[in-house]
This record gives sequence, structure tokens and C-alpha cells, in this order.
Amino acid sequence: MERKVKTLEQFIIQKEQNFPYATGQFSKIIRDIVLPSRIINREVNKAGLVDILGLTGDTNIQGEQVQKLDLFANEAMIDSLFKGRMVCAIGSEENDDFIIKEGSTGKYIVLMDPLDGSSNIDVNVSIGTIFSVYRRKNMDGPLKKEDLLQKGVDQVAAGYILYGSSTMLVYTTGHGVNGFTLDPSIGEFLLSHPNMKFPDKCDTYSVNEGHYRNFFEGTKEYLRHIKRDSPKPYKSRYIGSLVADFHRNLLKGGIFMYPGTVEKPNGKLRLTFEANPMAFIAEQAGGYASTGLERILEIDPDTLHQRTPLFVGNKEEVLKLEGFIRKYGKTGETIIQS
Ligand code: P6P
Repeated sequence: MERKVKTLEQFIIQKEQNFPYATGQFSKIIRDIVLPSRIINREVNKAGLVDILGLTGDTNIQGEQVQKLDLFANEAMIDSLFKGRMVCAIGSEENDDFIIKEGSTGKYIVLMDPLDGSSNIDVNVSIGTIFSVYRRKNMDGPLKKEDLLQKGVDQVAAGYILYGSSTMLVYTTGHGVNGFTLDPSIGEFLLSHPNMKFPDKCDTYSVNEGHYRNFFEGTKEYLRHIKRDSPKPYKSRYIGSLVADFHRNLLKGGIFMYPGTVEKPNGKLRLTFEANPMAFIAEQAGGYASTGLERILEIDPDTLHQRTPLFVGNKEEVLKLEGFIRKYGKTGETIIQS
């Protein structure tokens, strides 16, 4: 018997009562995120054509100014979110500071990386849009820092769109994680991965070992352990695109690592646009996310672009990693190089 398909819209309506505030608000926010993602998906898929068709890259066939895809994605998301009137402020990896919609009655703040890993487009590697949704704490008067920069535990929703062999939306509102695959023939996201959970087994690690020499001792000891002491060798898988690496680990089991180093104790990834949304999704899927010393979701952010080490994936594996870092050296401490 043919499985009954469920569209994203049908799913949200069915689950709307799970969204912690007035019904209908989340469906509007996710609508305002999903619409531009379809446009971004179209542009990502034809990005390679810019070279094949010999376009200058400055103007396209229609004579329009071709923007870098990440700037294009950023503007598409900002335009859609503010037009949807649910969102009063946006923090984007592409903008130095928050974008405030003056006079907005919107109650939500969206933090996003509109096109994470965009450098991979040229080599046809999967990339993604990452988003976090917060509700303002003060409903009246001007937005305050406590509205704009909240702990990850205060997220009301988080998700990503993966532009890969297929285009997928994976999100949570705090009641589990669900995945939807875009059916290009009808332009609808269909529920394809209900109630996503990390597999119990973790046999894969994802890290850029090119930075190994600068890792702290605790991180090095963990890597030595899984290579030397594990009953079966782990698989090493690293795409260099956070959404793609995370998504594979969520489906197959694994730990993703972007450690701090001696030169950059806080690593490369941003707390607000990358670590927090992935941490919320991971914990809702039975996993865990840590700086190596503390739970990502408990960090009180100081600035929009602050960076953090990120270890995320199977809970047992991330806790094991924390043990090595606590025993052999902290991510924030300069270890005396032997
Ligand atoms: P590295 C992509 O540029 C990104 O922000 C993440 O998507 C990815 O996980 C990371 O950087 C890759 O960084 O230093 O390994 O190239």
C-alpha cells in the first residue's frame, strides 16, 4: 500500500499545538524560511552553469547583477522574514550587527547562517542554511540585548536546509526532530524522516586533522584513543561543510569536532549561527553538544559573532571526548607543547 505522504504544511498544522506559543505563528515563520530556501536551492543548483555558459559572473543572462550566492541567500532570507511580519530582528553571519525591523510588531528573532560552507559550491559539495528562532523576552519597548542574544536553551526552534543530492529541511521546535525532502516536481517539502534520532552506535568521527598539530592535548589524546584503542577502527569522514557533516552523523552516527587550537582557543565556528542551532537539534535527537568543557546550550552569549569550539553528535561519544579534555587539557588553556 502506498505510504501516505505528508507535506510540511500538513505536518505543522498537525503539530502546531506543540509550538510553545499561539498557534499559527510557527507555521508562518517556517513558511518565511522555506520559501527563500527554494529560491536559494534553484540558484545553488545552477551555480556551476555560470562557468559552463561562460557568463562573466558579473551579469547573468537576464543582464542582472549576479551576486555572490551567500549574499544572494542572505538578502532572500532577510526579505522573506521581514515581509512575513513575524520577525522583528535578524542576526546573520553575513552582517556585522543585528538588522532591526523598525516599528515591527513581530515577536521573534532569527539568527542564521544563510549559506554555510558556500566556498564548497565551486566543487559541487553540499552546503546549507542554518537557522535559530528566539522569542523576544520584553514584549514592549525597544529591543534589548537580552532579547537579541539569548542562551541556546531559549531557542523556540532551530533547523537547517541541506542543499545536497536532494534538498532537505530538518528542524525542531523542542518536540523531537523531523526531516522533510523537497519534491521538485511539486515544489513541496514532504515528511521523509520522522522523529530523527542519533543511532546508538558511533563509529565515525569528523574533524579536519590538518589542524592536528595545534589541537590541545585533550583533543589529541581522544583522537589517539579512538585510533589506537577502539575494538574496531572508526571511520573518518569530513566534508568541510558543517550541515553535511552533521546530517550524515545524525543519520549514521558520529561525532563532529571543530576544536579550539593553541592559536584560536575558541575555534572557528560561531556560537549563535552554527553551534546553538546544531546543539538544539542534536539534543532533541538524543545527542549532545559541548565546547569540550561545557554544554553549548548553556553558554551566555556576549557578542553576535563570538566563536566556540564545537563537539556534537552521539551523546556518549561527546561525553567521552569531554573526559579526555578534562583529563589532559582544556580547550581554553594553552598546553605546554611537549
Ligand atoms: P575547515 C565552512 O566554511 C565552515 O564554516 C563549516 O561549514 C565547516 O564545518 C568548517 O567551516 C570547515 O572549516 O577549517 O575545516 O575548512
